[in-house]
Amino acid sequence: MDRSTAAVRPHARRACRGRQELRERAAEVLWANWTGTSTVPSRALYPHQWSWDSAFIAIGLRHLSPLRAQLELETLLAAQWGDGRVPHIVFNDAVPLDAYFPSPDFWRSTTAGRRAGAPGGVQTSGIVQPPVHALAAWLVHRADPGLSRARSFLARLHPRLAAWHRYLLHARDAGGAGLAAVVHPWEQGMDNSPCWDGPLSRVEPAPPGTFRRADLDHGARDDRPTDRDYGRYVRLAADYRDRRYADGAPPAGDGGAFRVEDPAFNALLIASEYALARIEDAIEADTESGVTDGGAVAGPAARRARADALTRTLVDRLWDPGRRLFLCRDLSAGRLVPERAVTGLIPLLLPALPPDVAAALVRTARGPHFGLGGPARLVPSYDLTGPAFERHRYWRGPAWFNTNWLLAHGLRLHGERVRAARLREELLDVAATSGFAEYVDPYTGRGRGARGFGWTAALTLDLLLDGRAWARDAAGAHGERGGLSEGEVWA
Ligand code: 9WN
Repeated sequence: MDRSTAAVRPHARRACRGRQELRERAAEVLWANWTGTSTVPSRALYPHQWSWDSAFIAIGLRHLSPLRAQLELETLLAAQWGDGRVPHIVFNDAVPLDAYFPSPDFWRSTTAGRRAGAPGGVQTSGIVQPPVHALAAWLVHRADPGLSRARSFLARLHPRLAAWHRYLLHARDAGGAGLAAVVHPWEQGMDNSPCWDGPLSRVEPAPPGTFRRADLDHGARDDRPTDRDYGRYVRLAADYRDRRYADGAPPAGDGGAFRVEDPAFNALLIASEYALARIEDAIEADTESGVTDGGAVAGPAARRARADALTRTLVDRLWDPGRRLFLCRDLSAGRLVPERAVTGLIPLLLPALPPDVAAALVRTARGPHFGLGGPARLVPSYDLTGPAFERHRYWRGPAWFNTNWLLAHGLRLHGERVRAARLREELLDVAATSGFAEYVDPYTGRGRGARGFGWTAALTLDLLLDGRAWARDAAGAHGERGGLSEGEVWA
């Protein structure tokens, strides 16, 4: 439990009585976590800016302050490296070094990252997180297009977002098929998912005495990754740093052993490609001239075609028709990882998914492994029946708000609007009773980890305040059964 956060903001732990109170409490969390230029996921456990957290947070913040939501993304993207990568942490130099591990002196971005173009004026990590940013930028723009235009928000962000996607689709195409690979479990964001157990088993852990875990000052040991896993995270990150964050052919030995094509990471990249195409449409409409991304993609139509093609590649490379789920591909071992985890459901977000694949995914979500609409209140991070399932240990079972928010949108896209609306109701109820917990027991919805957690509060606000869209669904305004278009889902 995040004891210090609870002590500072007792309101975050009280159950909310109505939707109005829920909205006020969620806003209080976001204001309390705001630093002046960005938002921390949690004051105690995660006191810096995290990449995919900021994207989700901006999506909620846009309902409170479109300006702050723009700043959130601008701050993150100002720390982008010259090679296009967006670092997974942007450090706040006012926070003591020992407040979070690995701290800036571990990553050494300004020296070890110099060759890859790390910025000089800010300290960052050297790995990445899922690319939710173009999607967030589009939604933030939509919240106040006038302000966005007046500040040239999209035009300023576009080159950075395009370079980010280029980095992932080229420098990170370790498998050579067109998908992006992650080189560390923290990059995919679901740190200790059982999907990583196989790939990580080849990595020799850094000895326990060589680092000090700061997370255990705030989190319950049984809820957090094990020391052995932590040792492996440290080893992989240190080896990458010692290679000066160079991508490309992996070296012999442990350091290059972890290279995985992940379904959620790539689905979010594809969803962000569609959002980037919308951003390009909007810039073209404003400037009455064409937009390119510096040579690789010639405008929004080509970008959409590439997103459709990437969806086909995702199905070819990662779809398992037997399990009716997308799986991770362990590139070093040359095979799919036979674990069922929520990452495999996230491609439901994709508009060009073949209808039979989308229907099979919905069946899997509703079945015994994920329990949607059945025994689970929220979709768990890992197979309820799986051998590695632990209902309280981080990404090995607990349910998370961001993944459930993504699934709710995927359900809407593929015509499952009633199920999506029910999932939304559960999310709001669980957010209210858990004090905006970082993650929850998937069966009971009881909160675990930090309270007053940034993306939980932000996505709660989004579900509450994006009310018109859900109300249209409830009224059947889109026809009895049909799915929504990508543009309607992200309106
Ligand atoms: C490592 C900040 C981040 C999230 C991740 C979550 C956790 C960090 C950690 O916290 O990871 O990046 O120290 O455990 O797994 O998804 O972005 O909230």
